[in-house]
Amino acid sequence: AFVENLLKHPTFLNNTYTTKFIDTTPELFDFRRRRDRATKLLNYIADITVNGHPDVEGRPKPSAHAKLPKAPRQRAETAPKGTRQILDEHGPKAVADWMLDQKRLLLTDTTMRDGHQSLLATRMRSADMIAIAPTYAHELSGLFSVECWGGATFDVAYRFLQECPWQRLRDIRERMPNIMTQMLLRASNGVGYTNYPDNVVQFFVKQAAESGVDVFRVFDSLNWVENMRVAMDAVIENGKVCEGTICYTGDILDPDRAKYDLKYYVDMGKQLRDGGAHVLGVKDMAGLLKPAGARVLIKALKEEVGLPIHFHTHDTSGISGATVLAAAEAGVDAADAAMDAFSGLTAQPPLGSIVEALENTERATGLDRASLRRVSEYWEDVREQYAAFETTMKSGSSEVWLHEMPGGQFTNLKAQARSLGLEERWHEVAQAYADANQMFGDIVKVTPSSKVVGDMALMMVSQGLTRADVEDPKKDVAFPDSVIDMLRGNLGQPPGGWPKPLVKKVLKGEKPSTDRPGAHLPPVDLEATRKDLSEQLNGWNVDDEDLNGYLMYPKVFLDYMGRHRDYGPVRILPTHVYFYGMEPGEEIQPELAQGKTLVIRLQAIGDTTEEGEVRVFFELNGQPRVIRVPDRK
Ligand code: BTN
Ligand code: 3PY
Ligand code: ZN
Repeated sequence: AFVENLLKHPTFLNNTYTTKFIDTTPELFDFRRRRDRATKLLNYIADITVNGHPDVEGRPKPSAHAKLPKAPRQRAETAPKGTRQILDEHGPKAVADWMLDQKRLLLTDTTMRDGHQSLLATRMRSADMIAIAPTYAHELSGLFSVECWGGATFDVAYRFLQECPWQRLRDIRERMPNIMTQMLLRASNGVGYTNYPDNVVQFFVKQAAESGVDVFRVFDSLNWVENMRVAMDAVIENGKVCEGTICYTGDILDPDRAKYDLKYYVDMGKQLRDGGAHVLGVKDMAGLLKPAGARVLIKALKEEVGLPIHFHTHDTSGISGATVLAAAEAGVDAADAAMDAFSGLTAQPPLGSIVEALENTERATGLDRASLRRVSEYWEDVREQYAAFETTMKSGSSEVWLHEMPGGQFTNLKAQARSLGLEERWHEVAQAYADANQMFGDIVKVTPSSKVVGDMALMMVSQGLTRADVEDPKKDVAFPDSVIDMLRGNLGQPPGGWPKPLVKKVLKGEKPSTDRPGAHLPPVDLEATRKDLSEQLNGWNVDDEDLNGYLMYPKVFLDYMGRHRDYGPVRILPTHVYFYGMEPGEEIQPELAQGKTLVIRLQAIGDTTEEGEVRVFFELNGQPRVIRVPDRK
């Protein structure tokens, strides 16, 4: 029956038979196909059970008493209307007008993107998000948006979690149809670390809009509005909310940091408004804005730009909650926060506590506190499953005002420092990061410019170089590739340009480019690329989501496809099984598709044979199955 169904299926007749087709075409889920996919999953589970997952090797495990995350039961009735309906029925301008009309502080929950990006190295798996999405729809329909896509989540999904980021987006969207989804888009850098050709950026935005993103927070890593227009125009053209975003750095109240003063931010806000932004984002990626600064900045932007303002910060210092409350007093329209269990430290301030702090004031949020606690309890159990990815930061720290590292980079750079043997010299790295920033002329530091400053800082500490050494024209220095690339102009221009003597030294006389990087990049031939990719994948059909994945991250995407062929849809496995495999006697019931559940029971693990293989004994839907895996331990 399987073969017959398959041969008759129109998609197959068109020769568009892909891994995703098998995964998403329920009428084909007959016995044999299911068994193939189940076998792949058994291979994966057996391999991880015997050999372990490389990503968690040597790292702390979830507590033996940890409760498995379980979302509250879903209600039967349809969810109340929310911001998504305003967008769908009336368009993005109506969303902006509606924001300006609200008395309450609107809130975005960042748990599914920045929360885990900043606390758990971006490792949260789709299954843990999808399970709670219906609860958001029913109980938290008063949220402004749920940030659940973009930033680092895109490549980490393919690269480390072996899952398709597009499918994650569609799955969340389907289960949460009434709250706007939100993504972080690095303008011309897409969701990558380098400038992409204009038509690649446009193609990506179109696909993100189609697959389910409603609000696009668009920023440029040097605050260069010129370099944001292609992405902003694409968002507007696709009828979605364009949140043109200012990245905040320095200290507007400090006369010694005059480069980034109030006028600078107000001018940029006006440029973004004139560029068509519906909402003005203020992205304080390092958590540097202080309460007194927020009062001045938000008031001025409200008065002089006129757009609704959406404020984002990080709690690295430990006092960002005070800044959010000050911004609320100054009239900010919306703010970001993370569910309590995913808040604090390098992530956002706690959403539940902001809600409590505003109760019985003019800006009370109207969100249900019992619902927030229930959802946060779920996230608490989820977080325990990712114990392997917890970092060493234990407290808030004022050192953030020395180094100015973005929350999303902090723990990453610390891990990089550790791998270079510089862990005990972390405070030197922080100082070198500050020195490198000044050397580059005091720039905005956010992906990807923050990575360049981080590379420079690590090099300075590991080679014992001071800023004076690096700048000395007579001293030979081998600069990191990312530094050379940035000073060539390939990330764009900071306000005032790059420091000339440094450019001269780094580029050894080569002439840097000063216009928009995308102006020099020839468009990619999308159809030729699709054809080439299809050939690399043995003639399989490549849809627009796959093509976009490949265009952003060619190698990462191909590796993902290769593993998908071998291991199947591992995204449906529970998180503890994905990372740790199964225990003898354990049973799981992953869902291949709605209503198509596999019953997988691990019976026993055999000894290693002379050929170096281990036999793993399963029961699949009640039938015995033996899987052999090489013992690589
Ligand atoms: C990675 O590539 O870093 C993570 C993806 C998982 C790779 C799978 S895990 C099971 C099998 N064993 C390995 O060592 N690699 C693959
Ligand atoms: C990202 O670009 O991923 C960020 O979170 C920047 O703050
Ligand atoms: Zn952030």
